[in-house]
Amino acid sequence: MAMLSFERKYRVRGGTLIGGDLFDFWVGPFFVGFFGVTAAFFSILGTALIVWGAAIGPTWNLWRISIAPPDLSYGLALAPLAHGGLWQLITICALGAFCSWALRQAEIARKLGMGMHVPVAFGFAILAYFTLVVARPLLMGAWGYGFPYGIMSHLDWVSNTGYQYLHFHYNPAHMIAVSFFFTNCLALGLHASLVLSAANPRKGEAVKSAEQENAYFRDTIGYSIGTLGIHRLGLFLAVSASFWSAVCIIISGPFWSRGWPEWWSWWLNLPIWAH
Ligand code: UQ2
Repeated sequence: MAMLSFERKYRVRGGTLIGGDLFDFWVGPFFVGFFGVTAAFFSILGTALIVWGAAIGPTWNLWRISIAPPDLSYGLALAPLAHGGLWQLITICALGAFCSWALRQAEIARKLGMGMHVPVAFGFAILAYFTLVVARPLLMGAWGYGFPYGIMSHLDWVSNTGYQYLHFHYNPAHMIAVSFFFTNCLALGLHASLVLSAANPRKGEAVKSAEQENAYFRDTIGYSIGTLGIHRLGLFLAVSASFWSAVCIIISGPFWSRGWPEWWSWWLNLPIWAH
């Protein structure tokens, strides 16, 4: 179907989750929608608050600008703007913008009669951020456990938080998350190179099809997961990486406060070693 007739058929009202026809229109190529408006609102306000935080801070060096969460002594209270209050408002704006974006994805999927895979997948990325700046600070009893919004400062936070648990790579959920990130990288490397190799045959030859793609992997490893299957696998690996990242940080502090290497003492305490 030509794009023009496709658009004439699908660029119609309906399928919105909230507000009926309000904002149910396009601006140029972009669908607006209620959540397009809220996404713009939260991202513009959040960015303005970041610039404010930079302006009252000690530097304009892009690498060094940092908006820190409140001191731990504020607990779960609201803090003065210059002492973590900006961080709290920016966090609300970020979550408002991310959730607006997910709901805008859902509205567009509904309009097109598609599944909810994109907003659900994006939801796992939101979850990973939410656990870092809301769920874990709530469980630990202070917003000060959130990470600072700055390029170098958030790296320092990751390093310091890791060393607080002696050696974060011994965190079992971190191990699982890293394994999913690496496997995701392997799967996308396999998939992208396979598709490009089929799309780029010898000079003068026709582009190759899924038959060749299947045969390539049957010849090399005796198994092909299939053209739909590789995308199911990819979504599973990507979503699992985000999920286990969220688990690995939520258990650090609220459920395990000693060094992660020590957690493995359950192994030596198994009854099979008893004597
Ligand atoms: C495949 C297939 C594709 C692919 C890829 C495979 C025709 C275009 C990459 C091969 C993938 C396999 C065998 C799974 C590997 C498993 C892990 C955990 C990385 O068969 O079908 O479609 O892109």
